[in-house]
Amino acid sequence: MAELLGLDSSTQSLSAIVIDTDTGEILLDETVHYGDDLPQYNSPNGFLENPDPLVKHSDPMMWLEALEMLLARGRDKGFDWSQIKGISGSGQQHGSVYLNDKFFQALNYDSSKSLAEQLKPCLSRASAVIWMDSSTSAECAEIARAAGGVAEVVRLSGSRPIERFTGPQIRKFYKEDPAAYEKTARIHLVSSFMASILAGADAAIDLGDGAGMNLLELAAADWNDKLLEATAPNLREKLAGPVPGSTQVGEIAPYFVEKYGFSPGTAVLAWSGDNPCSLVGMGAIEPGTAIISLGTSDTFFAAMRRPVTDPKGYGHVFGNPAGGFMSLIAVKNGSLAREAVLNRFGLDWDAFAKAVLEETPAGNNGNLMLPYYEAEITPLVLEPGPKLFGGDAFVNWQDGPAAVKAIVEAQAVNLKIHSSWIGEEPSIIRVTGGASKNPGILQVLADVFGATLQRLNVSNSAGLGAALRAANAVTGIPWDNLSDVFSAVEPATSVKPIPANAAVYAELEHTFAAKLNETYGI
Ligand code: XUL
Repeated sequence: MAELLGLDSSTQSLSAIVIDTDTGEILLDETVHYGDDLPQYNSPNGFLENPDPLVKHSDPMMWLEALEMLLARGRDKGFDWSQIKGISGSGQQHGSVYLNDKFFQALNYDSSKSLAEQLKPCLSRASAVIWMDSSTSAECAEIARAAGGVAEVVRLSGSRPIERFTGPQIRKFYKEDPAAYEKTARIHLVSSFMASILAGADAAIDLGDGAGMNLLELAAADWNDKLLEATAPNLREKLAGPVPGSTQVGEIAPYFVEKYGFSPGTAVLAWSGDNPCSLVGMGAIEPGTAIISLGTSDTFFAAMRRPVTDPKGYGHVFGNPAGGFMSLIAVKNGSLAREAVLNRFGLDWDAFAKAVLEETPAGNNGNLMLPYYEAEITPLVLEPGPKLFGGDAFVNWQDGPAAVKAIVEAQAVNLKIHSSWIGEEPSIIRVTGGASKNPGILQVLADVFGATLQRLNVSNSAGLGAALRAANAVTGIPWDNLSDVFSAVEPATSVKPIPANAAVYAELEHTFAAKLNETYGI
C-alpha cells in the first residue's frame, strides 16, 4: 500500500492531504487555520498587522506550531502516520525566512522541546516577509538598473523585477539591516523552509518555486550571477539549490518519528510553490487546460508550450513540476476583497450568489468597481481602496446586489485582461479554491472568458498536487495515471457561458481598461 502525504503551507492555513495510490482514495484532509487555531500570533488572516499597508510579514514560528498541531490532530484522531511512504509540500510562493548559522545545528532536534522553541533563536530576521508585501518598488528599480534593464531581467528570470518576489525583498532587507543580512547564513522560501523542518536537514529550493525570486535564470536552471549581484552581496552562498522538484531532500527527522509515529526512512521530497503544485493537482501539466484558483490570491495559470513573457510585465513564468514551464498571473485582491463586500452588506454566500445570478443583469446596469481593497500587483496599484463608478445608490454603497455583482465582474474582467499575453483562449478552464464553490462567481467567469468551467472533486488542489508529486517521485506512477484517478472533474458542476452575455462582457473589458487608465494612469 502506498500512502503519500501532501502538506500545504498557505497564507491563512496549513493543511494535510493523504492519498492512497492503490485504492485511489483520499484518506485524510485536515486543516489548521492560523487565525482561529493560533490566535496568540495575532494574525487573523495569516499575516501580522503593520502600520504600512504595503508591508506584509508573517511569523514563521506560527507555521511550525501549526505543523505540530496538524500532526498531533491526525495522530489523536487515530490516523497512522507510520504508513506514509513519502511527503512533499506546497508553500505560498515568494515568502522568505532568514536564518543564522545556528539553524544547521538546530535541525538535529531535541524531542523534549517544541520546534518553535528550538528554531526561534535561529532567525536572523524576526519575521518572514510574504507574497502580499508590495513595499519594494525602489529595490525593483535598483535591480533592473544594475542588471541591465527590465527587459534583461524578464529575459533571464521570466518576470520583470516584482515587488513581492524574493530578490527585491532580500535587497530591501540587506539595505535596511546590513548587519543582520551579513549574519544570515541561509535564506529559505516558505517551501524549502518547511521541507527542511520535516527532513531535519537543509533542503534545497526547487526550480518551480525558485523561478519566483527574480534570481533564477530559466534557461540555465540555475541562479544567475548578474541577478544575484544586482540583488545583494554573497547571495549565492545563502541559497540552497535550485534542484528539480522531484529531488529527495532527506528522510523524516527522528523528532517526527518519536512524537507523531512516522516510520524512520520516510522520504521527504523537495517542496514547491502553491501554484506549481496546484497545476499538478488540477491535472493540468499539459498545455491546453487553463486553471483559475480563487483563494487569498486569485491566480490564472497554465502549462506552456514555450516560455513567452508578458510585455506589460505583470505575468510570470514558473517551473512546471512535471518539466518545462508554466505561465501565471496573480491578483492580490482575491477572497479578502470578496469578503469585504459580503460583510459590508451582512450577506452569506448564498445571498451573494443570488445577487449575482438573480438580482442584477450582466453588465450591472453600468455600475463598475475598481476592486483593489489592498495595494494590487496585477495591475500594479499602490493606492489601496475600491473605487465605484455608476448610479448614486451604487457609488454611495447603498445597493448591496450591485456592489456584489460589481466585485465579481471586476475580478473576472481583471483576470481576463491581464492573462491575454499568454496567447491561448482556453475553451475549458478548471477552477479551484474556496470561491470556486460559488455559482454566481462561476457563471460570471464562464461568461467573461467564454469558456466552460469545470470543478474538481478535491478543493485543495495545491495540497493534492504536493501529494501527487510525492507519489510520482516515490512510486514512479506516471502523471497521467495519477491525474485520471485523483484530479477527476465533477461533470454535474460544469458551468457553460451564456451566449447572450458575450457582447456585454466584451464591452466591459474595454470600459474597465479605460477606467484603469483614467484612474491610475496604467
Ligand atoms: C503567485 C503569488 C500567490 C502566492 C500565494 O505569484 O504571489 O499566488 O503564491 O498563494
